[in-house]
Amino acid sequence: MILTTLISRSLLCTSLLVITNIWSSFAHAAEELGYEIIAERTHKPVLFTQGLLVDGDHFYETSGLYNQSLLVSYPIAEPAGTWAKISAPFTKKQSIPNQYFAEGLALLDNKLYVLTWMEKTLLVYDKATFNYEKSLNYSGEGWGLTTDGESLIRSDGSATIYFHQPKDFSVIKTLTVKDGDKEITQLNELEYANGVLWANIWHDDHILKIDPQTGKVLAQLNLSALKSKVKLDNSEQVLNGIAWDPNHKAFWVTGKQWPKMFLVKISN
Ligand SMILES: [Ca+2]
Repeated sequence: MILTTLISRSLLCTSLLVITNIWSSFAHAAEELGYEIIAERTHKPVLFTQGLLVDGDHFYETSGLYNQSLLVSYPIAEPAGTWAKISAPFTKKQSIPNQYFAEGLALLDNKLYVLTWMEKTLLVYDKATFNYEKSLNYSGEGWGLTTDGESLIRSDGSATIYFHQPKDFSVIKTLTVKDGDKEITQLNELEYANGVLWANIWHDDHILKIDPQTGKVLAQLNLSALKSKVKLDNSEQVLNGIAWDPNHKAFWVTGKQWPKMFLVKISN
């Protein structure tokens, strides 16, 4: 009886410890932002979303995985009818060579810059034609990419953000992202909008609002409610993809192989 109680208590304590550790790894101290979903649309589930951005009336997106990575564009306005939405072709599509796992995507001066995960290679394409132009090399991993209009800004899965020269992709400076005293790792897709850096966290439902001068986490957006609006089949279908839509003054967000995209307006 006593032994059973001791074992039960031990199991309970272990369980509570595990729960506490899981909670502390996902809980962030920064203020939580309110938001409203003002629109939604389909997203092709074939897309293992890595980078997402809006330019004019189109989305530009990179899709990852070896032997199937893609760079695509498609209209923000969907064709009418459910069948047409799902089967509608991309406006432009470029297959990324099989040896590369495509990651983040940025658009600067009519060039599309595509990061690769472990291949230390930045691929550069012409925006108008999607023709391959050149490759640039870098050290470390490639996860997310965006631009402030001058630098290309990269994440690598750590808490470090790298600012690169577009012409040769050399590193200009780095930042460490911290929420209070805690470094936030697993930073993934990025979006620079209105002087602020926004970041997905891999396998986490929060998007962080980051000061691009200091790396300080200014606030967070908890999008866990979006998962109930999409049918997901596996644990790698995580929230990823942030694109500022200047016409709606809101962010399009989606996830890897998600069937939908959501236009999220931040309300405070
Ligand atoms: Ca983005």
